[in-house]
Amino acid sequence: MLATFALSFLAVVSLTFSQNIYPDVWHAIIDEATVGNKRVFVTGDVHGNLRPFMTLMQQANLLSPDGNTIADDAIVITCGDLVHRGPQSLEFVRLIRDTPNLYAVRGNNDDKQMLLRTDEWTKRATEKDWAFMKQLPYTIRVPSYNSTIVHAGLLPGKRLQDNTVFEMTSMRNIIKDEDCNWEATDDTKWGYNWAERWNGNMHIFFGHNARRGVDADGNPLVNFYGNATGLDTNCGKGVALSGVFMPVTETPKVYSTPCPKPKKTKKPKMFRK
Ligand SMILES: [Mn+2]
Repeated sequence: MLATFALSFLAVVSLTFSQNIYPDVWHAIIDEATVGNKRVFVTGDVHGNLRPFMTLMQQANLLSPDGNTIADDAIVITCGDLVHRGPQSLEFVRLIRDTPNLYAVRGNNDDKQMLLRTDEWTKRATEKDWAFMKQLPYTIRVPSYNSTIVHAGLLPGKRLQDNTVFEMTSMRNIIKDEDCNWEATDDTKWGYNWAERWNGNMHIFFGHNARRGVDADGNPLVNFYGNATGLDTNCGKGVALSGVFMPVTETPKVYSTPCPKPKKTKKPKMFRK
């Protein structure tokens, strides 16, 4: 496990020096003028499942009259891991690129594919596609709803702009270090679920946590915490894609649509677990 981590870390570091994947704007804002009276909807990790995404949009009445794009009176934000596993990763990235009212933050799998380009779709991606992916922000703030969308999470007690790439794209739990400060881990065996300890005044919408997004019977489970909402219901591995409207109320309505089981893809050895 440590060796695996060290190897993947080395690979990421060496590639980072040869390839800059970082956006000009890490923390984007959809301002109050842009939101206006529009409905704002947030979805979990799509992982290249374009069809379930469109079905979810239809279910939540978010499609334009011709059914091809997002309705003018809506804003949809998807919380990262746009690609990898599903059959239409590139098509989903292009849909986001070409739809002004469809936004996305980046996830660990988006970063990984930008660096390693091991998926089949990466062979078809053009410079224009890579340029678009490179500019995906790590967070999107929506002041109208005092909310922030991030792929994995934000470290409790830390200022938004001080969060590291690992914290924003890969954290699941937090543990106290020797100085009693929170430290992020992507493991769920130790420490606490960061979202349960989140004490910020912004509501956080996040994904990346499929292990907690499926109940004991295998059904999708959107997690509502004190001031955070976990939306990853494991669409990537054939459970469901879920989403909610802002703001999260006392009795939130969850929209969910089933996702197909992915075909087995060849993983580079260093990421096999
Ligand atoms: Mn993820």
